[in-house]
Amino acid sequence: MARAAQTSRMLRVLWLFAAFDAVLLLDNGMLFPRESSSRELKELNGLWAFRADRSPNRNQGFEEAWFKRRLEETGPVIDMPVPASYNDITQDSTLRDFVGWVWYEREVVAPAHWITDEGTRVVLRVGSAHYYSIVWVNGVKVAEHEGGHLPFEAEINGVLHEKPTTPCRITIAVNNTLTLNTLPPGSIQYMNDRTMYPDGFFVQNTNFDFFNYAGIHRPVLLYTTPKTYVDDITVVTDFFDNTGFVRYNVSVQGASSATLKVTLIDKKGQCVVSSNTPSGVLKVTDVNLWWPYLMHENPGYLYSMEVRLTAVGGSSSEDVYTLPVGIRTVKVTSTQFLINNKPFYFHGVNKHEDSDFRGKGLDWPLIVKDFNLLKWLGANSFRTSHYPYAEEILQMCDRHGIVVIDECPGVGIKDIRSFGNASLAHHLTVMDELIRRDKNHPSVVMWSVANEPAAEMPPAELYFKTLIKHTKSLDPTRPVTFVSDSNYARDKGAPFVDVICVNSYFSWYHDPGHLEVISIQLNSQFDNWHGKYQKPIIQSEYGADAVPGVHSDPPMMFTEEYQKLVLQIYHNVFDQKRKQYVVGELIWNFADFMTAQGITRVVGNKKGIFTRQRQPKSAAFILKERYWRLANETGRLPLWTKYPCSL
Ligand code: GCB
Repeated sequence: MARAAQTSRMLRVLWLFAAFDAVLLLDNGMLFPRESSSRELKELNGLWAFRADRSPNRNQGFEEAWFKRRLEETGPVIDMPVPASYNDITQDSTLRDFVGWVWYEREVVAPAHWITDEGTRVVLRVGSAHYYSIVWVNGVKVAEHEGGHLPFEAEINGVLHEKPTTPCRITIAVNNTLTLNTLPPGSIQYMNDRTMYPDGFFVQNTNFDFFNYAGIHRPVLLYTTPKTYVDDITVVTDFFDNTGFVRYNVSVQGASSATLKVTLIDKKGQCVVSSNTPSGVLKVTDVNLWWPYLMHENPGYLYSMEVRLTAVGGSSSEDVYTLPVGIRTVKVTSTQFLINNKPFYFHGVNKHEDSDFRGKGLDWPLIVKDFNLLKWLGANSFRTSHYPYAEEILQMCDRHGIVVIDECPGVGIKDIRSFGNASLAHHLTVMDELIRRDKNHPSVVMWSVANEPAAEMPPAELYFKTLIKHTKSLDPTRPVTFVSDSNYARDKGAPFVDVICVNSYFSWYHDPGHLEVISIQLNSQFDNWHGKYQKPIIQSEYGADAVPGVHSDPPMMFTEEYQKLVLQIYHNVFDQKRKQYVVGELIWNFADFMTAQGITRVVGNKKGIFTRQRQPKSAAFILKERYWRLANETGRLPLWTKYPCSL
């Protein structure tokens, strides 16, 4: 018996080592900027000067090199808050619907020692800007990045002014144009019939159902590190009995040799275990595992991994970086999703980064409000539909034990030309960047590579096979999914995923008004998918629009009563199937959100169970009751949450 246990433990450690052979294909790390005894940070949030390039070819800014002087010298500028989408800030509909380059600028005075101290590295980081960005500092280009939802950064020592009192001018040009090869894809259509459209009229077409908000959406900041610094850290965790294992790898830049001390510290500030090698396995006795919210009395337990690096040689500089670490495992069988070897049932939501005025801009009051609502609801999980969310949000998930399906921006891939090599190459790069950023979050339990692509098209099979294989090679420790619509027969991506995620809108987009078809169609959906693939299934979207305050009995579409009934009928089927292989249900959507204007949308998508202002519709109470009941059945409620807070 003892020997068997020992062998099993050995195998686990070997597995941890094997998992680490996966190498990210990007040159450098993308650690979240944190202050420490060796690192300083200066946020550049607030008001920036802003100017949209309204020239017919949107190229005036480049032709006149607006980055070479102060933006206000090039023409009229307005105040623009950062972070925020620019679309809803003014009263100008042409700015709301603007497509093309917009220019942001602000000046900053860096602390003198950042410039004079030879040993300091100064980095400019943009949390995200949608979609394509070019960055100049004092007129010199320092960065260019494609993709609207992931961070990018540049070392800027070489372009800072030598005189510390001279402000440093940062110019960022951002373009929201989507093409067939961007993620998400889109296309520009010129309307050339002059009897119908004015000169130069064009539209941006997309195949996704949310407003293409644009601008600088997440914090911009400057931070410092010593010249020899911790560039990246990767952790993979496991446990056996009471012992946790943290396999780590630290990559260092700026010196060929350095000494390292890695210390794991518990919540009380006690050192649990330490090591002085750049990679290895830390053994944690009496481990506190990371558990999801409502599955354990102490969810979201995080250790701190302090990495202390000292450059060998002349300079005595030290770099210190502290990474939160949650110890947990994720596994999938043909019928179950296991966290720490216990069956986990996703009772959660799909979200959007979306709110009044800010659009997709990061906003702390909104983030905290949303987490309070998730907890009120008894939700234990969400999917980052349909793009990676801010790191600040994932950190909240880590701390509160909210489980995340982390989705890349592969949404609306409907045109066959978006399955070509250029699109695939970009999609692979986005997965590289996403996993580089999010690999250490214990809350992230699965990667989603796409939402409802045209998976029936002939090139889809090879496209998704390559994409999913690549994702698994980057991170063999997490399952991968791909979110399908309910038509199992035409799906070419499903054979390669670990968990089937299915969206369906019975009695809404099909058989509108016929609630009586839901049970039979939903049962068939589950039987078909599981029969064909024998994999666990998550109902990754279901729901109905409800315009708040609109009522009818008998229920009619768009009323709060209809939304409630749709949910209840779906729930009855989930209750049968969750005894078999359904491992989760995620409502579409947490809150109402903005979309492009169109005849099926009433100032946005109204499938939220909360309004866009985060007030509950009737359906929210149905879901709250259900989620707390599910938590009582499937989890172990923390003592302080035994009773929902509204009682
Ligand atoms: C879907 C999409 C989601 C839409 C939703 C709807 O299948 O994945 O982006 O917003 O349906 O409400 O139509």
